Amino acid sequence: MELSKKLEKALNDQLNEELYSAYLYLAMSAYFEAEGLPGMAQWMRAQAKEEVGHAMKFFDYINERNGRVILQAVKNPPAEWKGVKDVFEQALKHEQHISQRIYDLMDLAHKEKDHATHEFLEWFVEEQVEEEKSVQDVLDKIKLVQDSPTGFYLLDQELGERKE
Ligand code: OFO
Repeated sequence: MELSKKLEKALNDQLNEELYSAYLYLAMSAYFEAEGLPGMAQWMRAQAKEEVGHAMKFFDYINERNGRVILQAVKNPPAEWKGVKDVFEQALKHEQHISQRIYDLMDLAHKEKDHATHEFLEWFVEEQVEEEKSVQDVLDKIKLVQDSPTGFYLLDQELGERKE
């Protein structure tokens, strides 16, 4: 079964959105580098890498279905935030937005009666639960340390342990 044009376009748009996610987290990583928080910078760098992996899943799937990958311009991410809490709040907001997009894609696949795409997207539904949770966990820890410099120092070290 051929990918419908509508679904092919929507999958290409999501590929772009995943690349934007990588760009956004890389921008956050650069912000943390500039703020002297190398651990948080590393955490965001690992997150950006994961997003490239998401983008490649869409890239491969469109090709597998004999569709055509059309790369689009990736929009500029922000460069500045109001502090550590703001960064992670924006990251959570972004992940919630991505979850909504995946749900919308699921709805479209269902409407187009494309069961293969529906199944492909199931991985992302689960992944989004993880994505939102991992940012929420960091936000919970930020709340715990409040404004304590020692707390931030230790949290930065902890987040810097993330490799993947
Ligand atoms: Fe962060 O999950 Fe993809 O975008």
